Amino acid sequence: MVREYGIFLNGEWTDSSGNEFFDTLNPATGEVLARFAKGTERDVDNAVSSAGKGFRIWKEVPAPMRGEILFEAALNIAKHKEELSRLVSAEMGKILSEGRGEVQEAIDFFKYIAGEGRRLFGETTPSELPDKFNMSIRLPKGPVGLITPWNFPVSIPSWKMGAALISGCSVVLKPATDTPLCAARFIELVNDAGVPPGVINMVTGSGAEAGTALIRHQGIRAMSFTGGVNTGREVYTEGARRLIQVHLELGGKNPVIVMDDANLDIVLDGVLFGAFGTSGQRCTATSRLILHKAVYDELMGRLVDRVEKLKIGNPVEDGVDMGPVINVKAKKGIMDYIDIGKKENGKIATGGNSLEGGIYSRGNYIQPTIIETAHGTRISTEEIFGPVLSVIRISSFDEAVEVANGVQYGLSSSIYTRNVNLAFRAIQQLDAGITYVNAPTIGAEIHLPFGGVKSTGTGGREAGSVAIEEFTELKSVFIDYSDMLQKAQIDTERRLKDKLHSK
Ligand code: UN1
Repeated sequence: MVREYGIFLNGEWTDSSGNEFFDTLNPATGEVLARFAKGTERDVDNAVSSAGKGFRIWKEVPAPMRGEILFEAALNIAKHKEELSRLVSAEMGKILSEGRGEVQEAIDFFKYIAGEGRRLFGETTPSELPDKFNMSIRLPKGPVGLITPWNFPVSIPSWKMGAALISGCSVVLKPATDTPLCAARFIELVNDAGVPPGVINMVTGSGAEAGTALIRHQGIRAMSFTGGVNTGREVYTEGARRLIQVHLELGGKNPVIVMDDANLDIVLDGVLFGAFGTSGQRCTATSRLILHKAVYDELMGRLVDRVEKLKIGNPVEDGVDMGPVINVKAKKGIMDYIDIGKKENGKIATGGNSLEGGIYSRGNYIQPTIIETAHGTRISTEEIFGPVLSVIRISSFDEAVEVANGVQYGLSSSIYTRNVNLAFRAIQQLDAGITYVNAPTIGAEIHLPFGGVKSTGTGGREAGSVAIEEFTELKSVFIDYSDMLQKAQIDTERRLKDKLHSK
């Protein structure tokens, strides 16, 4: 018998108002890990009302004290790191070292953002009038809605929740239906650190029902969403109707540019990790290799060789380099893209097939695939979210940048070169929220802003100190201690004269 989960509100698991459940599966084995409630509109309403109560308590807790609790939460997650990492691997399918990396990212972010409780900076600025004091302060937005994806089922909730909680907001989390168990364990660990009841709430279920009800709920004061571009557009539209701020972190088609002077040994390691780490299921995954013609044949030969040695299998087993993809539908979508690539005259350099039978018979496995194509094809411009790397040959730096920028997305990007001038030019010219030099497109550290340009997102950045901007409102404060009515703009000149001639 697997455990059945309801809705998390008022600090505990409660029954859903509906009677329907869904299973969460291990994508490597098909094993059922747990059952979760298909949250209803009523469940969302209950969770938001719990968040309303939680907010009234939490916003009164001094921010440094909120920070103490978040730091305690970081320690609690660290204490359970191995358990949670194994759960990430089992439910999401990334290999265990990456599962551990993801949980570490959540620990790092909670520790970092806990310190923000002693900053939450506003500004002080001089007044144009004498005996008057001006400043801005930050206030929490209120209860906020968080919708998170399955590919980072712990760390992405941690970015959103950590920033919201330190800001003084309460949250209703709607995690992806593929990975609710990771989210459930994560919120339990945070909650156990001493967060008051009602501050953290979670409703599982479909985006169409639970997600939509959350965005539409009048009690929700801001929305933060990470996921696909089509759903992002829906979330934005719903948010626009309610005039609330919506933060979106959507797709990517992240390029690695390899110039003719690059150190090919590190390119190989970097591209393998960037393209096939997490089975290519990262928003930041390297999905385009923009390769200078002078090193094209040598690098392709060595790359194919290395890819063919990758061990694909159950991600919790030692020695496995790449696990499955998340579900049957994703597998089909990725295979369809490989077909599209072939029809567009792409040449499969390696891979191109799903893996069936034997150890693969109960999971969703695809060979790591490299396809040589031309810029502008669908396979080289649309997000695939799987272990598929498109390779495009270029002859110059300018051409490389043009190709790199010639897609609708702009999350991560990278250049391998030993020429410092080109590296700096790439930093200036690549349309992306993140640029790496001599490193792959994945592996951002949590203390710098994370997010992208163009269709990748809107509403600012996650992570880093700016993460709080999503969840706080600025209030400007003017304090007049002159004991008279002073009118800005109108009295300013007269008051200046008074001051200058008063002595
Ligand atoms: C994502 O793919 O949605 O930079 C997040 C990275 C990770 C986070 C990725 N730290 O690859």
